[in-house]
Amino acid sequence: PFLDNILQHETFRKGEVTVNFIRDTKELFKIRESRNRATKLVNFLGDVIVNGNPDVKKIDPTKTFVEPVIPKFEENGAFPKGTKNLLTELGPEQFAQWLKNEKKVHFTDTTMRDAHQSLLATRMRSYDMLKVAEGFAKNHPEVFSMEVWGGATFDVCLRFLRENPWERLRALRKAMPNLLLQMLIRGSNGVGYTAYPDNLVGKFVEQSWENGVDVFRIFDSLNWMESIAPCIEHVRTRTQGLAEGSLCYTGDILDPKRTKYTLEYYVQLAKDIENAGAHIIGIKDMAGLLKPYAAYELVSALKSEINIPIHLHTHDTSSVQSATYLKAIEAGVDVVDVALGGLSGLTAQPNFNAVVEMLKFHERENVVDIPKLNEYSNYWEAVREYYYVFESGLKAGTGEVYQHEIPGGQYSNLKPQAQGLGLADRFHEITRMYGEVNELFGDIVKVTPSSKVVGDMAQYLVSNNLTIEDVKERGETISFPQSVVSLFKGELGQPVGGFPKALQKSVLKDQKPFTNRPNAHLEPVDFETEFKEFEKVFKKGMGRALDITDFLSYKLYPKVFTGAYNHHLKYGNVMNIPTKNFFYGMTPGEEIIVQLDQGKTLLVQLISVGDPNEEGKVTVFFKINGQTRNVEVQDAS
Ligand code: 3PY
Ligand code: ZN
Repeated sequence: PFLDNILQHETFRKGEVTVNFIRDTKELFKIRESRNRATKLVNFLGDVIVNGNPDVKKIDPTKTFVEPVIPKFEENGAFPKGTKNLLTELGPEQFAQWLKNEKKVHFTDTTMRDAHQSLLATRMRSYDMLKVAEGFAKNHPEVFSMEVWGGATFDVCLRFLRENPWERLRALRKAMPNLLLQMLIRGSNGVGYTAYPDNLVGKFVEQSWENGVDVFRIFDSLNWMESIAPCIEHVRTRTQGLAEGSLCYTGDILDPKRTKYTLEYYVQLAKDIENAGAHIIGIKDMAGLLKPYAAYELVSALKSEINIPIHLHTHDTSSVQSATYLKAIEAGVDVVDVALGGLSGLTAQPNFNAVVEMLKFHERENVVDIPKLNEYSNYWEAVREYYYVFESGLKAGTGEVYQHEIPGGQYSNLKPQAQGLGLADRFHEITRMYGEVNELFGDIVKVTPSSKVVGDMAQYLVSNNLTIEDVKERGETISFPQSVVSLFKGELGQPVGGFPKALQKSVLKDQKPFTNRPNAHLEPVDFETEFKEFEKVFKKGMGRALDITDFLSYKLYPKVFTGAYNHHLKYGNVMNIPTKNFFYGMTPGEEIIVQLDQGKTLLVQLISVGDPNEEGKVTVFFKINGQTRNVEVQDAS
């Protein structure tokens, strides 16, 4: 093929070749590059065919799939004007005013972030999102925002899906230029599980905006203003986006016996967030504990006490959260979070399609093309099947959530974690223990990362057959999980009302806790010097120059980034492989189309899979664009 390239090149055919023709004519090498890519692709597919995807633990051999139907849209038509256009026109302050003055209720669609984070262990691939992103933006320009980034998706993209999260963001931005794109950011913890230096979080916010994020939902896992406020400031100073400062809702404001997280507490926190410069207040009900009448009280109070719009987020773990939305809408909430039907309900958000129906003919109705919306729901219903191995198994809503208070996103992860520890049959013991650990810790706000600490502790106690009494009586003899030590040391900030002193002493033993911001103990990042070192280590690159976003991924998740980088060197970019084949390989005779980076497509057919030879190597035969190609794969079984 390389020779063909030379022979067919115009300069060569015209006989104008000079001595440096080959060196200077870059196109000649293109074919080699794409041959290389094709080789990496079949290496990946061969590996999954022979050994399975390492992320998939157990396959159902009888499982069949139906092809998801992509709803029709105007491929050549312009994008109708949406909220992103309005933000560009008005700027963040005036945009917030506009939102506040809207009579109709608005919707954030969480399908591409929280819904799959909470139902499918965050495994949704960009491939399935990008198939419908443009069409959705064209068919549904009335949507307030698309939550597509942040939270756990950043980590999971790199760690398990081997995708570049920034590439996902840029691709979605391009596909939905008219709608606001939204992300979830954990204050000083960024999209990680611990505090990062302030200038690193600042740079991360700036680059998130540069690459496509408009709405930053900012929270802190202990509702600590000292983590929320600096992040609001980053958004205000480094972007033209919207800072949605959020309060995490826990407890029950209607229960007179629960005196820690009261209505007054939340109103004060909302005022603090507004004073810190937020454009919108988010109510982040991560576990779905905000009951309908409590929502009415809370939203009414906030409406009268603060001047910025209110955005409500919940999880439908109990199955009554559409009622919460109804009461919140009656009380004047400005935006609610919903997920498309096929990926809604239970630990995810309430059903978008059904909530729209609920409000039909209501004075705050937001008119949405329901038949079209239903087509998207059907699309996701079919796509969801590809992810069946990541389903949590929760089949019905559970009222127990009011006792254990486990966030939706964590609930769907806790089961596989329990299975991993050999505690599958003691799952309900773990959820009960989770509630008890929360009491022991002094009733803290539980959301990533503080929720992970409570989960770690609950699993630790159950797996070691320890009780809360044991901890209270002989805590100084127990060696606590590392995340528990870190929490009590103050590495995630300070909880409302402080730590229970006696327990803190048993956990920390001789270590001294700090009471100021954990960031105060962290060195700022020297971007210039460190980026140069980074470039040296990862010098093989990714078929392109490394940039600041790669560096940020590395700084947030050094090991995970390194793993993704090595995967990329071996297998190339796997983002465009169809999901079914990414997780489950191919069957003989099956033919798929894979788009390579630069817009080139490959037609890949699996011809046959040989038997292992004496060294355990299996030969897998493919046809790529009609040409036979085989790869040898080491059988790991
Ligand atoms: C996250 O931090 O990822 C969450 O979704 C918390 O609810
Ligand atoms: Zn959530």
